[in-house]
Amino acid sequence: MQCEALNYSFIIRTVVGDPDGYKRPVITVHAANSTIPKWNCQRPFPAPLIRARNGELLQIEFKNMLRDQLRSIHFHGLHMFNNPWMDGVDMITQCPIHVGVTFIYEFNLTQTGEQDLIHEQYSYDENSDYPIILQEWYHESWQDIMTGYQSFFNSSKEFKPRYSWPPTSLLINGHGRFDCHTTNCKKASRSNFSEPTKCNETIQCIPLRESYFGECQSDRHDLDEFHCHNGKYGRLRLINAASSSPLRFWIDQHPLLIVARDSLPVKPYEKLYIAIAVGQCLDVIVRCNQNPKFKYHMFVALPENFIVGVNPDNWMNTLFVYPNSTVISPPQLPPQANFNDDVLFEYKHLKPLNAENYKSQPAIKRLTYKFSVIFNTSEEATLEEWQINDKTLVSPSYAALLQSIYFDENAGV
Ligand SMILES: [Cu+2]
Repeated sequence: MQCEALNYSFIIRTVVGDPDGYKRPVITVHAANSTIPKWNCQRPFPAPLIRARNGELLQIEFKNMLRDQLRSIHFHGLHMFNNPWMDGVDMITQCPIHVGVTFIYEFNLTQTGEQDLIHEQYSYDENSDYPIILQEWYHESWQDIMTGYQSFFNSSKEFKPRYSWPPTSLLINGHGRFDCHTTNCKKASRSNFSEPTKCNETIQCIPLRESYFGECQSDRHDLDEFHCHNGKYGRLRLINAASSSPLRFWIDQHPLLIVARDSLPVKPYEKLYIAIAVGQCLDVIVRCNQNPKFKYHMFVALPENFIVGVNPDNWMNTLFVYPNSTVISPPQLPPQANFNDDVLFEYKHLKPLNAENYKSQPAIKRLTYKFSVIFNTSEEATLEEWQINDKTLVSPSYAALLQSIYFDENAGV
């Protein structure tokens, strides 16, 4: 039995960051002590990596140093078996962490991506084992996006609430490239190689004023390089951290062998490019057997025709490199995207490696809830309404929902 806990201590705060070259406030999580590297101002996120083994007890402390926001931390993808209080969804499983307050999450790790079998078979290089976080990025604040989503139709003249919210740019591990010219309509142009997704989008031209925090700089960050050794394998743990869109990912001339989905091993399945659903995590093995003199493009892109809105920055790239590669290989395009094939492929084709290990436990008590989302178009209403058993869900005001139900069976109904 594991007795000693693995401790991490973090601070949540707002700083000025420029993930895509445009300066704006960003929320960062950084180490509160010096045992792990402190926050890197060049890359305020992703947050520091937490490393733990299956079964280990984790104590992760968060101090909320935001001035005006209450927060909680949700460990997405980790199932809090027998420990729902630690799921970190505010007003559902806990009260949010107040400004200046520290909260400790304590749980045993019950899922990991470690797969001895896969490791033995492909023996990927430890130095080519990368978590890669893909996400959309916005220049609007979360408050603005939520107002755009939740406001009433015609709350101002011809206003329509909207979902999905079109992103401003895409980020790979916290870095992207925003075309700063688009803050000025007259200069708007695309200079890089264009249309890798063959999308015929109109160039975005929103005459925004310059950022309040300083000048915009499209090439603020060099392209990241992910290393792979000739003849070996690399492992990429791809995470779609976007809020509203599946994302496509591919590496030129390097097929992707999917070996795990949300940290559970699956029967290996190869694809030239993959679409990852929101919140999903796919582990892929890449064989590094192409001409090692080249650096290859690694792409993330929005699926075609899915995000509505004018958006030139619907892709981002970095480089997949060999030890002595010097020349950047010309980018190649993956086959034409098919939305249904892309987004549904994981359900159709990814099967658990050891299905018998994942049989669900018999239910102690089975409850049936009808969950529905109503889409409105009327002038009086907001866009969406969420209902449980035909009733609009309203969180109890005096405690988190889980707590209310646990201590008072009549609450939250
Ligand atoms: Cu989650």
